[in-house]
Amino acid sequence: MGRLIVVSNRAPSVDGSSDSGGLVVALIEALAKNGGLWIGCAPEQSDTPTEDLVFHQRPDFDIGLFELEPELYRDYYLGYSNSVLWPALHGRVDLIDVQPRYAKAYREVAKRLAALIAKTARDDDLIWVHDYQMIPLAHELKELNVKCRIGFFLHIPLPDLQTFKAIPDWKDLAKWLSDYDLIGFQTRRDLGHMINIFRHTMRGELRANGTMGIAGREVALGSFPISIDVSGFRRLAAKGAENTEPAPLPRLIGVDRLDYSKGLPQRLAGYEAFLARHPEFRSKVALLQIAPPTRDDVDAYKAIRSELEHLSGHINGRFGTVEWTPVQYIHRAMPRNELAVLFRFSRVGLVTPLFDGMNLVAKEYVAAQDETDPGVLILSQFAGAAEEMTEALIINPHDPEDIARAIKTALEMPLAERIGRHSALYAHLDQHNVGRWSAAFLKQLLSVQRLSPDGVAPFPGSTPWTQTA
Ligand code: GDG
Repeated sequence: MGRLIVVSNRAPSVDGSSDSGGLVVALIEALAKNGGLWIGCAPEQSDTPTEDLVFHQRPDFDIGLFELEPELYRDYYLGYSNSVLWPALHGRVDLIDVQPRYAKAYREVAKRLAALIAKTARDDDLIWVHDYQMIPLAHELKELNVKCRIGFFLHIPLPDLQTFKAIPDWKDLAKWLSDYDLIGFQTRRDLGHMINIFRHTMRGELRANGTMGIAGREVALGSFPISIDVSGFRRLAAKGAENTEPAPLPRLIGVDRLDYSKGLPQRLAGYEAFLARHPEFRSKVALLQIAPPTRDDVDAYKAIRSELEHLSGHINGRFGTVEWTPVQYIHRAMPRNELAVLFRFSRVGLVTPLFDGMNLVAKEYVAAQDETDPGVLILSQFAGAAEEMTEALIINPHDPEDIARAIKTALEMPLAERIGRHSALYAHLDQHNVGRWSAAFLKQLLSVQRLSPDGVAPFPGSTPWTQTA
């Protein structure tokens, strides 16, 4: 019976302390079922990396860590992954920092990782690769004659063809993607971009069953919107609220890694426009923005940090009084349970990315609400979540006046309308939680029939591997 092998840049912690994030919760059951393995980078780099994965056993699944030299890790992770692919795939080609050594390190890491995985993978295992740091992995595994079915899920957006072609290695990236058996995207938007990219760059042909014929093989594609543990997050928020005082003023909340894709300056510009247009709300509301640091060593992240500090200081200087601070800005991570309560006690959730694969904060905000007196979600049309969460107030983050109007509408929205919108959003999330997301992806990966060169399917049906609910 085959195992599920999950590969991502970071593995969950060996002691289970980082499990509360959605991905581990989503996969734990599937991993536990058949003796699963999660492979990721070791938290510390090493000048003398081990030649094998370093295995750790948890009660539910095994973890295999791979070590990298500090310089190789920097060039692969901060370099190619986060200074080339992250900006490019988020449509910020102006921020790409092209360095030949970054691309070299990216390929080198995939090659090394493939060699380590090839030592442990068996033909009937399923390999599920996560995210943009790992795109060449299927290609490298196939070079080593690994025969497992290999799926890939892209957590971040895939831009349109023209933007994709701005990446110097776009042809390689398209080829590497086509080496997977199944590619999953957050949205139909991104799926459409992939189909277009394959059509134009690899003469891909869309088949009636939704797969694409590319260079003599068949690649399955699908949109699988990721979610959260909806009822778990709701319980966390409700429990925490029992011992917490509500906010003194109606609060607007934003929670985002401090990243230029999240539209934070645009959010503050919208809030400033709102306060400028509606003096009657001054001293009557407050914006709490939590923006923990991330990828601090990349210049573009230093720039967004000082921009945000400048803007929040500017708004506080312009409108603040001795008694009232319009913007509270926290540049630190908060514990997850505290975050859940802050969401619950906030009248408005502000999620304004310029481009986002999904955006889990939008889903967490809705899950955390008190259904008898829920807050209102303001959501960017460019977040993947906007495809599903149509009862939110959908805005254009580039238009401060649009954000300002939505803030006013949200603050003045009657209870009955708030309840109506929230219950529709919650019902959708509850039915499409993160367990359903992983089950849907794995089900499709299992149904892939990979033909060996002699035309024989080595994996008849989906019998060898048991699927979780
Ligand atoms: C990528 C894609 C896609 C944030 N601040 C704190 C904190 N967080 C948590 C949030 C949420 C998570 O981090 C952020 O998830 P997002 O989905 O909003 O964004 P990315 O980190 O960019 O994630 C995204 C996601 O992958 C999943 O596929 O949705 O589009 O970009 O859970 O609550 N958590 C704690 N303290 C904080 O201060 N504990």
